[in-house]
Amino acid sequence: MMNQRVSEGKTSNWGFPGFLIYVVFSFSNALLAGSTAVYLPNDPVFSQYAPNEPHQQGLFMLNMPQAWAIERGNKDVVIAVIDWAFDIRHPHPEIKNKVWVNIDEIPDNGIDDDKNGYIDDIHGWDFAENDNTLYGSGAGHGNHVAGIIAAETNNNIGIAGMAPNCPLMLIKAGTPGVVGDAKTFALTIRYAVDNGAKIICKNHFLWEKPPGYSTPMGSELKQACDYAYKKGVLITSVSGENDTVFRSAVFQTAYDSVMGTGPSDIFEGIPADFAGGSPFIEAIAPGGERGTTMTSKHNDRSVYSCSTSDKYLYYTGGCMANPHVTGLLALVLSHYLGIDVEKARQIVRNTAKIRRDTGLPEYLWGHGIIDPVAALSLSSKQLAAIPVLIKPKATLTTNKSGKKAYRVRLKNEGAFDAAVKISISNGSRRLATDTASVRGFEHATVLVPAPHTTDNPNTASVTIKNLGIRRPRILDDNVDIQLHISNDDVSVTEEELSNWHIVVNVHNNGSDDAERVAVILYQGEPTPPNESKSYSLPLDCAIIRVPAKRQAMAIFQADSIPGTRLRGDKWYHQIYKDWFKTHMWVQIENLEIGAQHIDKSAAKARMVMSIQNRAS
Ligand SMILES: [Ca+2]
Ligand SMILES: [Ca+2]
Ligand SMILES: [Ca+2]
Ligand SMILES: [Ca+2]
Repeated sequence: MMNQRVSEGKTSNWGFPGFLIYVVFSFSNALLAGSTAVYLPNDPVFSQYAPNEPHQQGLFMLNMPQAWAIERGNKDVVIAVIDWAFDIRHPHPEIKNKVWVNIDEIPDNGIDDDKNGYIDDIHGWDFAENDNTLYGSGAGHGNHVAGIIAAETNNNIGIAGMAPNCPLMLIKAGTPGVVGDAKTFALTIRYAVDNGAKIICKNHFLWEKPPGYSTPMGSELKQACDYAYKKGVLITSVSGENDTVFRSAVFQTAYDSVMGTGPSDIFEGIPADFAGGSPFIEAIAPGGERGTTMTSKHNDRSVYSCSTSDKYLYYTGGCMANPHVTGLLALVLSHYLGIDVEKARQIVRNTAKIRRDTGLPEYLWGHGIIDPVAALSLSSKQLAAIPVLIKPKATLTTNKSGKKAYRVRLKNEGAFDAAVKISISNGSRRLATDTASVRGFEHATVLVPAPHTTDNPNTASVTIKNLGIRRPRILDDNVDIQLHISNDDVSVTEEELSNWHIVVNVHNNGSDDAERVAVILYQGEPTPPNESKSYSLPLDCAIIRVPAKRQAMAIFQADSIPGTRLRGDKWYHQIYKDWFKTHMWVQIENLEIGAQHIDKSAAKARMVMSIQNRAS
């Protein structure tokens, strides 16, 4: 209870001398009150506060002392960290005892004893240099991420970690400034899965930056993410860290098999000022800063964690937020024995909260800031796989298109997103049926089309059939989705001088609906054939549904695309018409898990457009 005041009290008076007293006072009261157990580790950075000293405010904001009293992790829940590099040469005291050990491998004998394809991989593997040494440029970043997840806790040294008892499998994937390819990252993911990791913390920065990068939507990477999910392993990754909305979101967090996360500040749990946001963020966690910019000096508004050797430092970023979520997932998996990673993910996102109305858009929040205490305090009823829905009632209404519909309000009292079938009847007469989904713990209002509008809705009864947990759709291998676009399907329409749209028609000739198709606009050709001069840059992305044997449109407002702002001037229009023709490419990608990757030739088209005036 008192702990809550720590997270609520910071807005009025946040002077550090006062903070010292306040925290000590708060926890003393919490302990005395006995109403809420807390676990206060002895790590000095965590437990001792002083003006201008480093601290782990983000963990207090998350009420981790209460969460740790409930769960500190299970050593069977192995967490893989895929990062630039790690420093375990001069073992960091916070990490050296936390590193996963491949017990089937005999060290330094030059033999691949466990026959997993990697010789002497005792603590993980270096996929950048193809050896078993994990040190390299960027090791401070890797150690920082690893420390946030599971620094050795209650060892009287330094910091505390989110999931103190969980081991860390360290996988080196690259070098700062060198953009890795999708194939390498696919291998890192497969290594983590095949060697026993349950959760993979994989930040996307390594391939974020064009030019000259291999497409992140490439089939190998996506297949590896889906492989992990099907094997019961969840990947967490930051989505839209500090970039235009959607631009970095189209990367792996757009896959259903990957949990997308975003950064918050460390004081209030509201979206960080550098957050770009994306529709794929499921929850946010401390990444640092609010009221300053990403480019400012890393300071005590940032996240404090391990560096190389036995050092520590502050970093700010989505890469710091994501490992907090990874750590919580590990605690949830440890606490509720027998649940799968999808349930753990639903628990984490459905217990996340929007703490106060900031006016900030939902794409910065996802479901909100993670709430470890709530995530670890669910009752068996709330954990029931079949959600409980309160008695629904139907009222007749007119929907936006002027058609009659039954309005049905549902509440999901379970922790998991539910898929339900709604049936509305009058006596033995069935009036309407529909399916819907309701997020865990939330209300939903569903409009069911009403073909028989003469019936009095007050006498109608509503029954709800649970269809189970709404999961990412896992498709059969023989699913028939055939997507394609061609040059003729891409056009620019002009409503008025300053309002242009780029319209892409996507066809599905298959027999199954494509539920989520990413239509990505590029500047330049996607994945150019290693020409140093040419490069591609993803500009915008739309996610659409394309039913079987039908087509669907993705519409982009040209004015919103960076660098192509139109100015209501014919001269500009002529320039941009030509610019679009010569520079714009479109690629489509089916985001469904298990779906076949789209053949490149069928999935991209150059912008050869006709200008249509929609207004006329
Ligand atoms: Ca081996
Ligand atoms: Ca060996
Ligand atoms: Ca190496
Ligand atoms: Ca420590």
